[in-house]
Amino acid sequence: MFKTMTKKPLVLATALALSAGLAHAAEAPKKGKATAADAHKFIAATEEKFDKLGDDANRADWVAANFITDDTEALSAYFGELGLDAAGKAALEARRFNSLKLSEDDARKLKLLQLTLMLSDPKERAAYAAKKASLQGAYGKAKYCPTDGRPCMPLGELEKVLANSRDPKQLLDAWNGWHMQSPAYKKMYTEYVDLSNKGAREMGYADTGALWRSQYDMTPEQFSAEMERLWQQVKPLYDSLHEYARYKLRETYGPDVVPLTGPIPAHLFGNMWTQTWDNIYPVLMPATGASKFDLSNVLEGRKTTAKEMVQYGERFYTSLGLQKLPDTFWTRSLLVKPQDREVVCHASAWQLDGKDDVRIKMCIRPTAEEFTTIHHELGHIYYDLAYKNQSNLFRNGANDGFHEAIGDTIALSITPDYLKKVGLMDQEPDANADMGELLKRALAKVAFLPFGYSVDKWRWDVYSGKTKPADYDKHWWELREQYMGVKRPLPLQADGFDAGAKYHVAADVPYARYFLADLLQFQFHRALCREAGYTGPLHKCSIYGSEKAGKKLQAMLTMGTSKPWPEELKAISGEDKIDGNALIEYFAPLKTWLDEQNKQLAAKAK
Ligand code: X8Z
Ligand code: ZN
Repeated sequence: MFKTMTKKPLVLATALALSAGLAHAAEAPKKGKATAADAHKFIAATEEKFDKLGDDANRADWVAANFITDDTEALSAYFGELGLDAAGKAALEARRFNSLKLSEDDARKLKLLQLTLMLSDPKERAAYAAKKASLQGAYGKAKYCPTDGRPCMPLGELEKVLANSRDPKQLLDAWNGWHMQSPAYKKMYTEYVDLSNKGAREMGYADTGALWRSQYDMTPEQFSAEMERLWQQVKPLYDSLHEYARYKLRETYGPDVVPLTGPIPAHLFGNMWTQTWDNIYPVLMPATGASKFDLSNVLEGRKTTAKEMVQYGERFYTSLGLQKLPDTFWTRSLLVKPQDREVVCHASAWQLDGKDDVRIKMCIRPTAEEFTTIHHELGHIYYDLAYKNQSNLFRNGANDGFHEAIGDTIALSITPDYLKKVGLMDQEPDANADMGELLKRALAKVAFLPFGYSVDKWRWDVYSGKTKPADYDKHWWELREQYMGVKRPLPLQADGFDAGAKYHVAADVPYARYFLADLLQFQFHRALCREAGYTGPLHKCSIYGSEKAGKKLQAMLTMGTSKPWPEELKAISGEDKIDGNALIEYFAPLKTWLDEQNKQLAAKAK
C-alpha cells in the first residue's frame, strides 16, 4: 500500500490494501478459465503498479500537509483520485480469482486488495478526492480569532490553555473557540460521507463503516461484538477513575461546576477532546506521598530541542538492538512548527517509498505529552522499516491497532527508573510515590478507553445513515455522556459539528485502532517484560536496553500484515485474542487504591 499514514491513509485509512495503478496492470486473461498462476501474475503486476503510484501520491500528500495551499491540495486530490481509481479497478479485477485455490500468501493478498472503496464515476471519484484533501486542509488551517482584540490562536495554543489553566472561564473560552471552527466544513463532510458510502456500496459493503470493520480477519458484526466485549472488560476500572476525578474536580472547581452525579463538563480535564487527563495530574494527584517531578518542567527548563527529544526516542529503540534512523529521517522530517506557512500539525509518521525514506511530521513542544508522542511516532517508523522487505500488500501492521500500539508499548517503559538512567530525572522518587506514578499513567491510558471506543461508534452510525447530519452533535454528545460520563459545557449549537473538531473525523482516519492499541500495548509490554527476564510489578518494568525483548519485537514487526493478526499476536505474546487483562493487571494496585479513596471522598462529599 501507500504510506504508513498514521493519520491519513490514502483511500481508506486502515487500508490494508489501498493503492494504485491498475489501469493497465491486470494481466488476468480476459477469456477462458483463470488459473492460480494467472492470479499470481496479476497480484505481482498490481503490487508493482501500486509501488510506483504510491510513491507519487505519498510525495503529493507530504507536500500538501507541509505547505497547505490551494495548489498542494489540488495535487494531493489529483494523486488521491488516481490511487482510488487504481485501487477500485484492482479490486474488481481481483474478484475473478476469488473461487480459485491459491497459495496462502496470494489468497491473503487477494482479500486485502478487495478492502477498498470503488467509485466508478470519474466525477464522483474526483469529488471524493477533492473533499478529502480539502477537509484535511480546513482542519489544519483552522484558528480561533476572538472578537475582543486578542490575536488569533491555532489549535496548539488553545491546547496549551486547556492543559495549564485552572480558570474555568479561560478553559471554556479555549474549548469553545476551537469547537466553533468545525461547522465551517460540516457540509463538505456530509457530502464526503455520501460519496464514501457510494464507493463502499459499489464494492458490496453495506456502508463505509462496515468496510472499516471488515479489516480485522473477522466479519464486521464479530468486530463490533469484540469491541463491546473489550469495553465491558475494562469499564469497571474506568468507572473508578471517573468517580475519583469527579471528587477532585469538585474540590477544585466547586459544586456549581462539578455535580455529584451525572456527566461532568468536558472542558475541565486538561484536553480539548477529554480523551486523556494526564495534564490535570496536579489536580488529581494523591494528597500525600506523590512526587512533584514533572518531565515537562525539566524539558522546558533545559531548553531541550525538538531534535534532542527525538534523539532520546531513537536511543530507546537502538538500546533494544534496532537500527539507527536513516540520515534522511533527520533532514526530511518536520519537527518544529514553521512560522511562515500553514501545516497540518497533528503528529504523523510516513514511509514515502516503502523503504528507507521514513519521516515524522510534528510541531514538537517541550512537554511530557509530546515526549510520549515522539515514541509513538517512532513506533510507526520502526514498524515501517522492519517490514520494508515485504511486498507492497504486506507492508502494513498486523492490523491497524498493532501499528498504533508499538510506540506506545515502548513509551510504557518510560519509567522513573528509565528517566534517571538517561539523565532526565535526578533522583528516583521513593516507593511512596508509586501510586502517583500509576495514577498519572491511568489518566492517559484508562481515561482514553471510552473515547477510543466511542469515536467510531459515532462514525459507524453516521456512515450507516442511522445518524443524520441534523443529529450529528446530539448523537456525539449522547455517546460522550453514555461512555465517558462527560457533557458539553455549553448548550448544543445549531448545526454544530463537534465531532469535526477532532482531527481523525475531519481527516477521515478510522479510530477503533486506538482503542485496540490501548489494550494491545499492555499485552505487548507484559510479553516483552517477561522476555527481558523481568518479574516485578508490570508498571515498574522498563525494557530499555534489553536486546532480547527487542529481538522478539522485531520478529513480529518484520512480518508486516503477511499473516492474520491472531497469529502474529501469538508469536509475540502467546495469546491469540486481544484482551483487557494485561491492562487490568498493570493497574490492579491503582484500582484498589481508587476504590478506597472513593469511599472516603464519598463520605466527605455528603
Ligand atoms: O493520532 C494519534 C497519533 C498519531 S497516529 C498522534 N493518536 C490519537 C489521537 O491523537 O487522537 C495517538 C493516540 C490517539
Ligand atoms: Zn499513530
